[in-house]
Amino acid sequence: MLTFYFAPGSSSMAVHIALYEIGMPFDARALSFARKEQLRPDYVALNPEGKVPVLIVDGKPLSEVAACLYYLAKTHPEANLIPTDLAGEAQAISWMSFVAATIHPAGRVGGPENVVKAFGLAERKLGTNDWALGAYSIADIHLFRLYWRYRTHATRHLNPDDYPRLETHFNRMMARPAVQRTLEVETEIGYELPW
Ligand SMILES: N[C@@H](CCC(=O)N[C@@H](CS)C(=O)NCC(=O)O)C(=O)O
Repeated sequence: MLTFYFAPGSSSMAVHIALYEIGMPFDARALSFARKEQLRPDYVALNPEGKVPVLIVDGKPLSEVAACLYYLAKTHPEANLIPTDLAGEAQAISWMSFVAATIHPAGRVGGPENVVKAFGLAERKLGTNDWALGAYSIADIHLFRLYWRYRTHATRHLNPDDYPRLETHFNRMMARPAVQRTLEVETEIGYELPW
């Protein structure tokens, strides 16, 4: 069984959603950011960066949202979370790289204006597609987690009116049982991010 280290509402939420999408049992280990459990020696031994998520795969820690999502999608093809052709798979990696490298650090790197700019890019990239790659995939899960955070919980909320396509995408994601289950479980534990 996979072991999954996470902190509610953080980046690991994307992996949590994917775990429910594939429907396999997993051993969930919640870390408290308030108690700085991500810096515990036993956790830093798994991820020297002291960040979530980590999945234990074949006895080895796997970090980074994109890598965890990719692993889950590829090991569970029946869940249809990634295209089966190479070009489609590359598009999934392209989207997830954009989310991890441009959207996730936007606030830290350039402040609130940069967050607005990054989501403006995401809005344009999404275009009129229902889903980032045309069909539902791990790229949507990754994108959703960041939009969810800035739309719903960040101290300086985004204005949903500025992002009609991301808003429609958000509503589509919110209708998925895996998203609802993740929100239910993580809300129950409690959010401890510096919103
Ligand atoms: N590039 C990493 C980023 C992971 C990350 O930044 N995780 C944050 C939560 S969103 C974290 O664990 N922070 C703990 C800390 O900074 O102490 C990924 O995509 O997984």
